[in-house]
Amino acid sequence: MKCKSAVIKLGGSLITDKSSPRTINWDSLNDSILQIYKYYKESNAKIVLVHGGGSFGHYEVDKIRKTKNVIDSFSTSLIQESMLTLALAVLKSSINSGIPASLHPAHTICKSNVKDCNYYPIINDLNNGLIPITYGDAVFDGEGKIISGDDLSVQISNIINSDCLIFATDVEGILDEKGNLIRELRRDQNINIINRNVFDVTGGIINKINKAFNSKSNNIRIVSGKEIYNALNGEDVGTKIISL
Ligand code: IP8
Repeated sequence: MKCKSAVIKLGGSLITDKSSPRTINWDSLNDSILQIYKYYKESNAKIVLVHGGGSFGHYEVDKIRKTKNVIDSFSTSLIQESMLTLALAVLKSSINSGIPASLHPAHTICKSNVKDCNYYPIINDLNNGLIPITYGDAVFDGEGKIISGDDLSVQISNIINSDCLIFATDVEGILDEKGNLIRELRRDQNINIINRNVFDVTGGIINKINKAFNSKSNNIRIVSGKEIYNALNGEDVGTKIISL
């Protein structure tokens, strides 16, 4: 089924070059955004866009954790700055393609975790026809904490009851140990998967799968960034996560 409402998470590995600090993968970002714009124009679907940290947030946190045990207030500020820089690139790409986007940094709406956020500004913009963008971020409540974009995506999908939750990545979906695409994944399924983990401070692919199981969306998929349009269009692409 075509998505009438969707939360789309653009993975950091898709929109940045994870091997190089603070580097945006503009080709991949622009291509992802264009697909979203095309679908939005055709369908008028309600879409919330979330993005990850890639070589911005994850790199920054990794650097801080090498020298400090806790994320202090100044370090929180550094992480926020790096994520806002990436978010502005996502916003710019969206606006350039014609998307009426609005930006909601998670540190301006969340206290300490995704269950403690004021999602009203996002919901309000969504209901008024905008495409709200939020992202994985750092918040400070006595100590710095990382809010993951995956957690935000799941939480928002449940709050707005989106029928789709699409995780767009730089691989075609979840791959088994032989590198073959797993088309469907159930909670009770025992599988060996490839777990690539290039400085991902929020836990990598295994964590992503476990988080995705907490969404109540009917259509939860982990797909290649090249398949975002097709996934929104209801095609059977990537790995479908069966959470029920
Ligand atoms: O890439 C993490 O968000 P994620 C954000 O969605 C930071 O896990 C600040 C590392």
